[in-house]
Amino acid sequence: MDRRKFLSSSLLASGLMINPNEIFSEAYRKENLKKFPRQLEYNMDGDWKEFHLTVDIDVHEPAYGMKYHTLLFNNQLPGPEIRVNKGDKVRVYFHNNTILNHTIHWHGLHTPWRMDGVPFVNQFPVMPNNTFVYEFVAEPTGTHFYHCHWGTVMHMQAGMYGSFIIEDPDDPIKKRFPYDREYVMVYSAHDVNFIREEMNRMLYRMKERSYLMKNGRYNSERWDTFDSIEDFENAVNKGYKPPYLVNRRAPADLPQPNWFTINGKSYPYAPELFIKEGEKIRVRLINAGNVAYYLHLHGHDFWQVADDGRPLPDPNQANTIPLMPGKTNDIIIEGNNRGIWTFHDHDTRKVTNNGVYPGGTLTTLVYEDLPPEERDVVKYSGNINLKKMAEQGHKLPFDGGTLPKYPLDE
Ligand SMILES: [Cu+2]
Repeated sequence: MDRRKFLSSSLLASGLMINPNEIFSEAYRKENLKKFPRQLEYNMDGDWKEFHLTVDIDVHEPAYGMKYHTLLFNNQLPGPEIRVNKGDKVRVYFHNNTILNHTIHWHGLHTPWRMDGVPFVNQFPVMPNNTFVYEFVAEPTGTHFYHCHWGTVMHMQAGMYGSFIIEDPDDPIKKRFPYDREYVMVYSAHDVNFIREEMNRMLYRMKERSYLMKNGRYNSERWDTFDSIEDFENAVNKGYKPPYLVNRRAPADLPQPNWFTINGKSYPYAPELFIKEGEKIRVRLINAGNVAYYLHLHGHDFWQVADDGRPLPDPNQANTIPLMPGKTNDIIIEGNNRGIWTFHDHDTRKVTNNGVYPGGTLTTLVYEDLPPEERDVVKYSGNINLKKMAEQGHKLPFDGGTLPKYPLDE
């Protein structure tokens, strides 16, 4: 295999397509499908659907060459998708393989309160090498998610989140907008420097606590937990230092995200939406991060059909939708204006990778059946100079006269 062939095949394997025509290839679409959450398999125990989630520390790569250590559910970012039917009995075994504490909160679900996953509000944290069993009935229907609720400022942006979809056999959205396929896009924002520093700090604290527990020297002050406000105030008077005095964090020290992702990937690796002319697609948008997105689709007015999983009785049309932290919104896109269209955050800070544009949550809606002749940028372009160059037989800067798909300049 010559060097050029080797390069193109290894790029294919990594998912980066330099040649603009590759975006229309079967291989590209196959690679793109892998960028959507994988459904978690379950076993039946009586009428319970049993799932297993683990948490480990592993390396993640939002864009080629950018690697960092983070927390991962089942070694995936986002965590695997749990998809069940309305009313299903769900049992999730959560195994903690790290030496940090964690919990799982089922965001948007109506679980019994003991299953809500908030440490010291309704459960003890799931400690290192421990397993917690969550049990609930799946309700309400729609697009939801799950995330860690321990050290949330860090753990949630680190990677401890995943989609949770509850299907309705009588879905009014499906009835009104019979769609052909659907996509799940989980947005998040990550300050990878903060994640690294915080993870080191927490590992240190956990080690100290484990040591004290083993030696019977554990006490509530070490856990920063108290039975009452009075106990807490007495401890402070006797010299106990609450975390906000030990570890002062000014707003500038709070996470300043420098990586913005869809399903854990940043442009040019973010998943793309494929559509065909005349087709309808459903896109489930989930914001599992700590910044707001204002998602804007070019060339179309999509339908807003669900808010926090709830079908809207009167769907409205828009081309820009705010996706606030903690929210989910479902949209239906109708394939009625063929082409390659940008779908991006209009707060342009979030279409950057480590401060460099283009990056982040920049992606496209691609008509996969776009006729090859329409991909010709010269013939249909208003660029007079390029047309003249082509007519005079000059070699054009783009392969085959089609647009370069991935410009990485500023
Ligand atoms: Cu966690």
